[in-house]
Amino acid sequence: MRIVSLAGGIGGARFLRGLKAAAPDAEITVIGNTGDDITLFGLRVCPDLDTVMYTLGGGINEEQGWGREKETHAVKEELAAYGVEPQWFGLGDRDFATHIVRSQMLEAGYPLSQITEALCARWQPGVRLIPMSDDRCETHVVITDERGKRAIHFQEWWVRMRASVPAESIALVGVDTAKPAPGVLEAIAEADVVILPPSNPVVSVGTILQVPGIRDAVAAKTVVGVSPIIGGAPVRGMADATLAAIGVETSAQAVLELYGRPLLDGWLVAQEDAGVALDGVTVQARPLLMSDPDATRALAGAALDLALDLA
Ligand code: GDP
Ligand code: FO1
Ligand code: CA
Ligand code: CA
Repeated sequence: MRIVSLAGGIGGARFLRGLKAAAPDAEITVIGNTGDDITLFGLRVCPDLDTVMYTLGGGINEEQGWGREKETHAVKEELAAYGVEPQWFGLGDRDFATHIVRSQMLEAGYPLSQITEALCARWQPGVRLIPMSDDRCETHVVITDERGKRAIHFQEWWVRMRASVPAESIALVGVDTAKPAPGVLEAIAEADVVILPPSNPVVSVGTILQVPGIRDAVAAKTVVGVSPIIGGAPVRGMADATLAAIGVETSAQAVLELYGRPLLDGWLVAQEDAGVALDGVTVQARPLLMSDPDATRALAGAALDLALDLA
């Protein structure tokens, strides 16, 4: 069986761990969000790709959900001692090595997809991880604060400001001319089903779907999504702030309508959101909290079972 999944960082990675457990013999291709990527200190950082790679490869900081386990921060402290900015983004020493390898290979002319494959040769995530595009496209956020109206990098809004200033709009800079990375459209075309994990519907799944060609390729398949919203609130993080930026309510119903038809065939919601409905989409209520490995596997299994039923 071939499964394709479009994943952001923490929610996506945890769900994928469950999907691997639920379907140990499946060939899983993960199309990763690169809209969060940022260049810091001359190094290219790909938070969502790394979160998936470390989580599935056994190197993630489990409590935090991103970054490496057993991490130290000597380089960060030394950079701060030089007064080098930004100091609001926490790169650990072990994590730095990943960004050094990636940046060196980019400088040598390798595309991000080949670099990701090379990094995964070490981590053995047990899935094929492909960035959505080899072309640089970055999420920027328009805000108005004491410095006036301006666009800032998504990470500055998310990490430095903790999304405390409302996003007036969110733009994926460079997407118009971006192409899906090699293998992306092929993997989707060959998939039996496509699963959308409970990733951020705006800046993770929504970003991947904006790459020209990906949405149409996905919509042509049987697609089941898992709601990242339970009872009117994100399970974790600040997804409500990204939904507000595009004028969408924070509810399982509104995210269902945002993805809509013809993209979705099935939608999993929490028990308290039973009643959510959209013409042409099969909605099922299931326990949606990825609280432990068993619950996560059961959730991923439910999404897969529904997709196979509808395929
Ligand atoms: P990020 O890139 O690190 O922000 O991670 P993702 O985009 O992959 O996922 C973030 C989303 O995962 C958030 O909107 C959360 O609401 C959602 N999420 C986190 N944990 C859970 C969970 O246990 N269950 C469900 N249904 N959603 C979750
Ligand atoms: N998230 C934070 O909230 N603070 C950080 O300092 C931070 C550093 C960081 C470094 C590497 C990495 O791969 C991820 C990192 N994240 C950090 C998480 C990440 O930036 C965000 O959660 C996602 O990009 C938002 O989806
Ligand atoms: Ca992300
Ligand atoms: Ca379809």
